[in-house]
Amino acid sequence: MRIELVQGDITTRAVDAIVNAANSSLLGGGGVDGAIHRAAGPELMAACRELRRTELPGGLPVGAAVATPGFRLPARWVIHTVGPNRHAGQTDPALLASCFRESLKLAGSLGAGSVAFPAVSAGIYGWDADEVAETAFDAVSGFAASQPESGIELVEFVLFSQEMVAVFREAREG
Ligand code: AR6
Repeated sequence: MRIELVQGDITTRAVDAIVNAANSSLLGGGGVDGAIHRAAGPELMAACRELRRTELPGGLPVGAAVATPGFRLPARWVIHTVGPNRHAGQTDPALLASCFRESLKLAGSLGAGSVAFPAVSAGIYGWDADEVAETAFDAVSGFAASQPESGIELVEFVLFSQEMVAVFREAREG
């Protein structure tokens, strides 16, 4: 599995699945969540409402993942995950690692060969960028080692700023 760092807007990535840093309601928000909903079109909100009506009446738990189509996005799928919110006292890195792992598991089960992640929890949810980067690399490398047959060949971290790319590069180099 290749892991690449990309600076830019995740909504433009032509990968099989992009991951959304959502909240438990799945009903939209700011940050990357808002950008993904704008780019995917109103069908995405309708799909999220349907998930809430059917399999997730209580919302999506922190650290879990669920998929919808990508609708107007270049990506075929959106995998929604909920990062821990540091401002709400959710400081356990295992919850953040779970977001990456569960998203990859789901991507593999959908047959996705390429997956793009944003820096989950590093924005509105208040985690330090370097902790997010380290957790992300550990979780993705751990998944690759434990699931060599997942079919996922490419994982991109798509980061909004050059500063965030530098933080991830440093985490990769250890
Ligand atoms: N492409 C790539 N990265 C982006 C983009 C984009 N288009 N837009 C923002 N980022 P955040 P969180 C970066 O706040 O911390 C929402 O309201 C951003 O610069 O989007 O997990 C949800 O509904 C930052 O580095 O997600 C939740 O309520 C990273 O993506 C809450 O925010 C994550 O920032 C989730 O907060």
